[in-house]
Amino acid sequence: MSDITRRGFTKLAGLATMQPAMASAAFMTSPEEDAVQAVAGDRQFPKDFLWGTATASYQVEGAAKEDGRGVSVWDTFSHTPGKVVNDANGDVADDHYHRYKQDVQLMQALGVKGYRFSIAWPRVFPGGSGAPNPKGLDFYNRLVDELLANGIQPYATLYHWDLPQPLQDKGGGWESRETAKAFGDYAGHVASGLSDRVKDWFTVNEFWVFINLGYRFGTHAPGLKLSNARVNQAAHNAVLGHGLAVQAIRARAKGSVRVGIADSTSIGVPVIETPEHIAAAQQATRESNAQAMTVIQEGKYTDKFLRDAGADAPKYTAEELKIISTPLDFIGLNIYTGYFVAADSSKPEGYAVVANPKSYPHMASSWLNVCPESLYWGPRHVSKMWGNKPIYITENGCSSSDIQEKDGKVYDTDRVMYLRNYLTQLGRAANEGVPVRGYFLWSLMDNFEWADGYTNRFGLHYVDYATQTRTPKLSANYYREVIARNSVL
Ligand code: GBH
Repeated sequence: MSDITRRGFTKLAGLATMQPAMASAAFMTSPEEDAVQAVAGDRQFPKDFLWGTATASYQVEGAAKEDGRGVSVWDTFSHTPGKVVNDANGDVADDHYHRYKQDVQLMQALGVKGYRFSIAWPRVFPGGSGAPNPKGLDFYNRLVDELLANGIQPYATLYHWDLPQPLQDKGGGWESRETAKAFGDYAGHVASGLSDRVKDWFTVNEFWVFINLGYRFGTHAPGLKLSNARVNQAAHNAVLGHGLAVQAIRARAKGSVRVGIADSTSIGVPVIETPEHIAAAQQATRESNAQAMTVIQEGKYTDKFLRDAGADAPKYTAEELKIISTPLDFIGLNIYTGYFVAADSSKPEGYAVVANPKSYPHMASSWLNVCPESLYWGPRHVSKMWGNKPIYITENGCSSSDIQEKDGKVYDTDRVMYLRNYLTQLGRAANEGVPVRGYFLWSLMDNFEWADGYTNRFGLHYVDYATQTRTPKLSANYYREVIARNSVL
């Protein structure tokens, strides 16, 4: 070890005794801070980078029967025995509906400048379409005002999976084009009510997930196991709904707004970072998102998708493809993990997915393989393929087997490890000029984790569900430092 390095280490070791969140001028000139600056220098994020956090209506709100809220497919599904771990449901969840002011204070303490939340369609249209519930938007009006009063920008998602049950009963939910139309109408109605203050909109959260888990595998609401052809048609109707919503939001907004999407675009990561594997990973990313991000960006299904689907391909018109590909103002990517890809000239598509060995590390959720590079390659592939639009990471985070220790604290060192590595890769993209503009950490607090119920915790704040107490975890302190310094550390 050289002298310089050894001196650097000594300084860094001294940091452990320092208080968090010190940013005074005096502090900035201390030798300890010099050490941090030296380390952080190349991990600095662009100025104006938007640090945020995210939740979704059914996962946090509770108040399932209040103020005229209708029933969603997730109420029905979670109240069906055997569907959710421990038969849990979102009737109360984090009681965010009543505790939103306190939750905005948690955001304030973190220092986030953006909050991504979702609007519960059945609160606004209990029947899915038809007459709006006059009390439906009241909660979101209160929430938005509270956010703005605290200097936090609202980023609203219109569909995070809580489809009004009547639309499921009538036409089979997304199996019907009527649902796509109803979604457009609902989106326009909400935009006209909130867009004087909400300027940033996401239409749909994660097509692949609610279509495949809901309609193919039956593990999410509405719990169906349909044929390939019917699933493909539902997926098509969902992207059509997205396009109709983009147009409706713009048509009915008060003043200028920005509209995008929050998609679980699956990310191919080059198995080794050589030009041929990089090209292969980009191509794999394009093909593996053929039914969502790719058709939205390109206005057509890829040849490979249509060939593979054969007679099971969805039915659609050229006019629908135009609606689906209505240009967006920004792209939101929910990225948790990635899959490895290698160039393979023996395959017609020119690439092969490399399966991971059993020993590949994952976080508390078994699906959540540790793949920090996905936060570099995701934005980079997207901007390379589809132009230099602003990109937001609309979700990233992880589950941990958090427990509250005797001192009341939660030491989620694994989440800190995860965030440090992922943010380093995101910073790499930003510093290379990939237009990443912001990052929403999933999630502000532990919440109803869909089919896993309350057994998997993704929050920066630990929630004691018996008392509704929120406790900042070690990762909350970590994220606060990242935000304060605008740098990974
Ligand atoms: C996000 O989806 C959701 O938007 C958010 O609501 C959720 O809380 C968060 O992730 C954490 O899960 O168990 O094998 O069936 C992320 C993508 C895809 C992750 C489906 C879970 C289930 C895999 N999700 N996946 S499996």
